[in-house]
Amino acid sequence: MTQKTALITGVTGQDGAYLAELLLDKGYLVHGVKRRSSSFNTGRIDHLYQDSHEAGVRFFLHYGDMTDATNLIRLVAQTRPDEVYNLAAQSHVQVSFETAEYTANADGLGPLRLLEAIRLLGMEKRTRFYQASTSELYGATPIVPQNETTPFYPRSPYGAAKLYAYWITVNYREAYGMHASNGILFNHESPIRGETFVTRKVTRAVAAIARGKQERLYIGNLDAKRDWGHARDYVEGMWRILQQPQPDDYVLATGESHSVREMIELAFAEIGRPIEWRGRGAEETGLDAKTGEPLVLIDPRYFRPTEVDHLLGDASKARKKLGWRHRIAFKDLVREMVASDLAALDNGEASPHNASGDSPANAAAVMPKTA
Ligand code: NDP
Ligand code: GDR
Repeated sequence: MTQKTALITGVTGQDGAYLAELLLDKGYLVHGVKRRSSSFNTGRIDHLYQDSHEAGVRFFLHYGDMTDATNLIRLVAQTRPDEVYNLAAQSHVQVSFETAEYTANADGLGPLRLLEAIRLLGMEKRTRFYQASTSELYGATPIVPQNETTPFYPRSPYGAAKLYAYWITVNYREAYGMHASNGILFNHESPIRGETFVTRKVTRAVAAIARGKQERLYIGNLDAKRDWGHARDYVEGMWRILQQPQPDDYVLATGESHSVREMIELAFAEIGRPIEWRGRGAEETGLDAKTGEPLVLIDPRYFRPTEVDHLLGDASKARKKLGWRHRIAFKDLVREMVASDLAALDNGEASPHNASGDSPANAAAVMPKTA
């Protein structure tokens, strides 16, 4: 079998790191696109780094950006990938309300630039394309659960940008016969999840509270429900989507949803501090059930201008056609994340915490509301 070459945008992110690991394990040659940053941003993939002076190197990093068309054309021309996984995006929903135009550029036009690069180079018949689509496309749909035929109703600049990306992927498939597919992935988390997404924010805070480094957690909407899986399972699904003879769109989800409130309860239970809720709305407080100490407080700055209330995915198509299903249960995911954040603190590896449970710099930026 000839060796396959993959190009991954967003390789420094959560999914990029797991996917690079998976493809390297499968024998691929992997090219990853990273952004220039004034500080190190390769922490999630440093363990995959191979010294280019050694023989048999299969993992390469290139500078790039989804807003730079010439850069993307050059990267596709140089690497001539069999498979492109477009994972790069400004992926934070709340941040997209503050950086709406940039989010549209990177998340909406970015995929178009990449598809055009493949086409302009005459590679549309040999290069397969995966677009990281999202359950945020469903947004305010009243239909539960959501599958591939559920109408979209995005509720944020992020969701609207990803809607364009979804349809341009479908269009390039239909117009040019490209093997271009959307994975409509519901939330997936892991110990390397970005620190300002709610699950990781909670598990980092819980670990810091357990070790006496933080007093309480400030949080937004407790009642939002999400279908949370483990990123390791989901990157396997991305790969399976591109191995199909025909391109198509697939939902990947667990089929189980939980509220932010339940997720917080589970995480605190991991450190033996069960939570009891008191009050309502913005006054609601999560108390330590044993001591009455307030551990969880609401900060309305984390409320979103328009919220997505309930996401629950139906992945029966992926189960049937891809033979994919999630393996890691929600409870085990939360347990793994709390354990990992505790270990990071104990080993002195954790980034600093403060009272709000954000990194100090992010909390400063929060004065509006980001995290
Ligand atoms: P992350 O935020 O962890 O990673 C995003 C990646 O994109 C990072 O490598 C980031 O670089 C890179 N990036 C951001 N902007 C640009 C840009 N302008 N040009 C090039 N690279 C850029 O996201 P996830 O790994 O969680 O998600 C991967 C993809 O899947 C995203 O597109 C996301 O929107 C989508 N998705 C995620 C879901 C989830 O639950 N995780 C669910 C459904 C879809 P840097 O490290 O420098 O910031
Ligand atoms: P989401 O993930 O918006 O679903 O997007 P996030 O973890 O940010 O929010 C989930 C829900 O939790 C509520 N929430 C809070 N969220 C954050 N970040 N911080 C808080 O303090 C907080 N309090 C309550 C939110 O309001 C929301 O309802 C993620 C991203 O990975 C997207 O890129 C991806 O497309 C979707 O998942 C599927």
